[in-house]
Amino acid sequence: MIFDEEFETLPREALEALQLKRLQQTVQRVYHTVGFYRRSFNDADVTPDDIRTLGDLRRLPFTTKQDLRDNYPFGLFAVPMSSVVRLHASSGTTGRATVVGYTKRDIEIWSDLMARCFVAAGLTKNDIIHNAYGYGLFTGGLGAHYGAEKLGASVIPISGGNTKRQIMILQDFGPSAICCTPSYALNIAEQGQAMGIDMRSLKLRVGIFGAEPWSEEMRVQIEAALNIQALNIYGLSEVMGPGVAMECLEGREGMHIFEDFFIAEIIDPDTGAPMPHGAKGELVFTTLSKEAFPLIRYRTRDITSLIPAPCRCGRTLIRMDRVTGRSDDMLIIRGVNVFPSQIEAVLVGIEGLEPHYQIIVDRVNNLDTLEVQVEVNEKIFGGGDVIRVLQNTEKRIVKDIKDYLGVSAKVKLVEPKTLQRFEGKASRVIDKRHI
Ligand code: DLL
Repeated sequence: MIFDEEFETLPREALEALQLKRLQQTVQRVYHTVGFYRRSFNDADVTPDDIRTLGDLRRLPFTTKQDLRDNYPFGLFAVPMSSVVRLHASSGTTGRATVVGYTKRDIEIWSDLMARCFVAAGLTKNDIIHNAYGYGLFTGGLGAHYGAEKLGASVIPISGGNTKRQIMILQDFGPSAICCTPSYALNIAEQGQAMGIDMRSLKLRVGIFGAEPWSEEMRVQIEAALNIQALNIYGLSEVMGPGVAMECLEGREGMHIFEDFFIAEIIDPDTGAPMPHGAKGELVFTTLSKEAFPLIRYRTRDITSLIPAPCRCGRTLIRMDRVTGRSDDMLIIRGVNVFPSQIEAVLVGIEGLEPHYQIIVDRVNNLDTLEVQVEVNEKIFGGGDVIRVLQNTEKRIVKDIKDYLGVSAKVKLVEPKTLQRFEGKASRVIDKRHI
């Protein structure tokens, strides 16, 4: 089934003509409304009129997460705030979050694209969708919610967490679809089994899983544990949120990118040079319709490849393979994006600590765990009640990491000069997860 039959099956030539028209409009608009783009185009000696073919896109400079941070919070918005109806942001305030805005029309299109995703998963207005993506600044919850409503399905806005209640609702309301991170799906399945519930005999038929990397092995595990079909959905807040690309039930091999709204490129992460279809590199997106927060050649840092081969579902849209890694140090912990530099920023604000720390990420019972080990300094032992001071310091770090980054961490204070020292680039993260 296809939600937007005409646009999801356009012949390549017609699709490219549409992309070019929309690209030219976008480039004109950002040049005339966003100071950052005007300056960066000028620096690269390119004007909007130079974009005559899709190939000319390569003349435009990249936009990076740093550019977004430098223009925090609203510097890259292309419309006045009075036209912005929604704001989302990724990760906490320390280290500057990425803030994105949407006009009414942006929300309409996002909802349409999410509806496309649900239909690609075989859903109709007769389905009940259990939406366990987090509601809030994170785009997952509301993005999927609006798409489900657009389709006319019944949406359960359960959001994340409170797993026992999730399981009760899965049993009582009998949803046919579930949306959450793949690791949370496994966690729900496991907790349900532990409660003595036959998680394979729920009414669930399909799961729409994303927001973090996962593997074919995890797909097999989830499908077996919940007796469903597990599909991959991709997106990022900067470009829109969930629904930039979605796997179809018929193909299940790569996610169709909604190319009538986004142009995807793969580049060499080191040189920025374009790479051919099939080659693994960094995914770059240019938005074609967004009003409030258009993006030109945004470097996602996600490593994947493009699959141009036709798909048996009939969509002509190119597919992207699973994301296998990142070209930066961003961690995704229980669906929350965390940069080591954000943890460092929390630590330097707290007295009694040395700037030596180690971050250990693991997955226990399908839940990501984050441990931060940090050295205390000698001075901390000089005062009166050392144990109390240590306990308070530990509590403060846990609280600040939770408050600023939105993730729970276990904190371990260690003696001065006990953590590993580095001679070259420090590698502060030990990621033990086998995904
Ligand atoms: O994670 C949007 C989303 C919500 C996608 C719900 C899918 C489902 P951010 O918080 O901005 O947005 O994080 C975006 O998450 O650059 C990838 O590194 C990673 N990511 C998202 N989907 C997938 C996926 C949402 N299917 C970042 N596979 C992206 C692997 C994914 N990684």
